[in-house]
Amino acid sequence: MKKAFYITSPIYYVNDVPHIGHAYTTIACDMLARFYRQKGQDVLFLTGTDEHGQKIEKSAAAKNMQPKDFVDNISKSFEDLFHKLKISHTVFARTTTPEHYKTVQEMWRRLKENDQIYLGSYSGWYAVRDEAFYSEDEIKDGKAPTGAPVEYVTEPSYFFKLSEWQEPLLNFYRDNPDFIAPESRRNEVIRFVEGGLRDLSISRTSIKWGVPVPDDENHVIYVWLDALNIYISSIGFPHNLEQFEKFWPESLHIVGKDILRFHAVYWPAFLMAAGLTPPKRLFAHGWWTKDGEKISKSTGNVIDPVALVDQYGNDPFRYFLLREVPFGHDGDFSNTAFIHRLNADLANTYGNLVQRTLAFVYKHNEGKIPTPSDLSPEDQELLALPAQILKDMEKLMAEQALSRAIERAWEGLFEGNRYMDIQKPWTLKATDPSRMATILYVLCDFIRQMAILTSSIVPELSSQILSQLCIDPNHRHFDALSTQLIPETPIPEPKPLVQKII
Ligand code: ME8
Repeated sequence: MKKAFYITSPIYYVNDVPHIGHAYTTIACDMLARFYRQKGQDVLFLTGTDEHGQKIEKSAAAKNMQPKDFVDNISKSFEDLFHKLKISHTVFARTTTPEHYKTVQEMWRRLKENDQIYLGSYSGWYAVRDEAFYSEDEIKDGKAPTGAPVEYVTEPSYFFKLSEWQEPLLNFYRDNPDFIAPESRRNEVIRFVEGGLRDLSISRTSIKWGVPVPDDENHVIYVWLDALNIYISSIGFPHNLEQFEKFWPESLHIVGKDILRFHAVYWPAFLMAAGLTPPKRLFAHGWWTKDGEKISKSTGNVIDPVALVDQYGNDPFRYFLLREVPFGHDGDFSNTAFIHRLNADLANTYGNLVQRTLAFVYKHNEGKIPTPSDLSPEDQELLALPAQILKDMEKLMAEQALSRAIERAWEGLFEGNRYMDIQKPWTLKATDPSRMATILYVLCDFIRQMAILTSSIVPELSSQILSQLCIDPNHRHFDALSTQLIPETPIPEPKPLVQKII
């Protein structure tokens, strides 16, 4: 049986249209999903939308719309964006489906049965923007630590006995040192939990837009207890346990650092309290700013992913986001950095290697893959390089070190260019055509292997390169690295693949 891999992005709030931050996390997940598919694993990739809660109820009211019509509209704009970005998700999950309601209510029942819920009354601060409760000592200058405005709420509420989970959570983090990454985030979570946990309000009576509490329709379930359950409702809990049991132990949640606490503290506590196991791993990435400033509608500092993709294409957009910033660190988007990165890596390094090789082969080898003769040690070394790079990439991908995995692939492309500069096939046409053919064959086969390795990074470009080399779509997975190009295969006239941005 194929090994399972379950990757999730957050499900995004539909209070507003998507921006570059949403594109970023989903693209990172997409790179991981494509990589493990190429490795031959059975990949389930979830993204989607989070559609309940006060923030959305308010946004719908401001537009004079029924919440359901409002969320249908905006959820569609997320789905359209991911379609445009050619995201390879297998599930686009929404919290407003009957299936999801059933899972959330089942979780509630389990928590109740296990004596984890009691009825009380909540008096305290709530930030609608974060959909989060904050304690008095967290409020500074009348704002949440995130800068979100807060309001004072007093209402009847059910509580989850989170305070009882401090020790079990700390034990869980200790026994599963890889559960939270990067390390600095793990330490942050441990410090927070060591500081003590208060019981958590998990229902609201002042809003209506949510999943009703079973047997008490005056309450709707707190949006985070609702939303987090999407990760299990979408893979079959409790209605398809076979699928759930296959994928859940192999789960990886990718989230932004803003929602770490919900995923690293509340979520494993809810799951353990309901008798389920926490996810396998959680990675919290950093935050994008634009020209050094927070991305925010109010300052007009938003980056529209659609406009960037329309102007530069999917691969350049994706490549920049994935490569520019070490995954886990904060990053800054500037047009200068964007253009510089694309020209250097995609046009000069990758495009150039492919273009000069294929154009030369087409012109000087009658448009056919050359036939090699004896391979020199340098030839053999170059042909063996992609398999070594793959090994390194596998290790880096297992740690979600996405930009380092890309860097490693690009080291291979530099080697390809270096080999060509040293071997100078263009000087051999008259003097040693057989050696020239060997060098060109080596380059073509190296490029084939490298395009397989870069397929999860720049899928369109890699696929175009492989098509120029007439590689069957079924021979583009990692096992195919060890196959070889067939000499004398005719290739189409090469077209320039990467445009330099001027
Ligand atoms: O929090 N830089 O949804 P959300 C990097 N519905 N990533 C960013 C970003 C930025 N400037 N802005 C947004 C929610 N993101 C909940 C999640 S999951 C069960 C429920 C990305 O629409 C990043 O992944 O506010 C962040 O965690 C997420 O969008 C927040 O999306």
